[in-house]
Amino acid sequence: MTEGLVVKSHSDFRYVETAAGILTCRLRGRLRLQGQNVLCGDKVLVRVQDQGQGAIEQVLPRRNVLERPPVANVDQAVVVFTLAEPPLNMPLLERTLVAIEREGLDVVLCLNKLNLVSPEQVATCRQHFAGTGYQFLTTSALRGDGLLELRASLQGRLSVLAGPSGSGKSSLLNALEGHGLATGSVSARLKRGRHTTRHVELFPIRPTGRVADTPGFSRLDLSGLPPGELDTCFPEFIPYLGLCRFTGCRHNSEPDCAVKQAVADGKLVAERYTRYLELLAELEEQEKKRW
Ligand SMILES: Nc1nc2c(ncn2[C@@H]2O[C@H](COP(=O)(O)OP(=O)(O)O)[C@@H](O)[C@H]2O)c(=O)[nH]1
Ligand SMILES: [Mg+2]
Ligand SMILES: [Zn+2]
Repeated sequence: MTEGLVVKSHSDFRYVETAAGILTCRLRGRLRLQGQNVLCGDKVLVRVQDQGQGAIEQVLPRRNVLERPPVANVDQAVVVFTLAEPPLNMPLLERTLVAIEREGLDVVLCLNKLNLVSPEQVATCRQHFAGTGYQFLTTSALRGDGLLELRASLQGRLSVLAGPSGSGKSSLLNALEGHGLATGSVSARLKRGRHTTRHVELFPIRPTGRVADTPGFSRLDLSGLPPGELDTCFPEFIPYLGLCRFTGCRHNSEPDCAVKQAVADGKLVAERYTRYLELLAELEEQEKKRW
């Protein structure tokens, strides 16, 4: 038996990278009966058979599982966004960040299409996220800026890409590795047909990085996230949590709130706090409906 990593999944087939090369494994028998799906990113034990074939005997314990794309053991999400073409939708971007925090993944911000914006615009955006501790990359897939830093950020980890359609996710992967992914306008892509999630693949980013080919976090409703846990999805709030007068403080109308005080003192970015309040109101509304 040998250990391997599932790097591609296509209907009933799983392609497992092992010391003996990539083995083609068909899902069958025991795993099927246990109702266990085998996902890209899974570490598995494989019985090696003839002619590059193998049989998956066991899926090793997972650290996490994403629903969409269906990938296991993801380390980080690289959020590719732009200030122009398309213009920045900050509420959507921050909703994406909360969804990623909720999954417990690391966040890398990647501001692409650097060739379309001024240094001042970039600096303002960087400042907005300065307190979060998120790595902030600036790239241009077209001009080649920042590709070394992006490659470095992907090493030794399994990443998913997130961010709006047209921000340049496929272009960046192509610029790094020439994967030949389809790029272009949304309408052009719809004509070519939708990407099917029955097929998922992990692309190698040399020397040791891997990226899921299917962008993640396309479903961004935060339903089921308890309103009281939203504050932990804003990493710059974390030093202040537990310092409020009331335990369970939602940092809204409560008196003696450490988060509100930090905003008033200019230690937290006011626009981030405002977004927190918007999302809190939405989650509290959903919570009410459930009762
Ligand atoms: N001006 C400019 N255009 C870019 C850059 N990167 C990608 N694009 C273009 O943006 C469009 C959408 O890119 P694509 O990679 O398909 O975006 P995706 O939907 O996020 O995968 C394409 O026409 C790309 O050529 C860049 O750095 N600068
Ligand atoms: Mg794409
Ligand atoms: Zn508070």
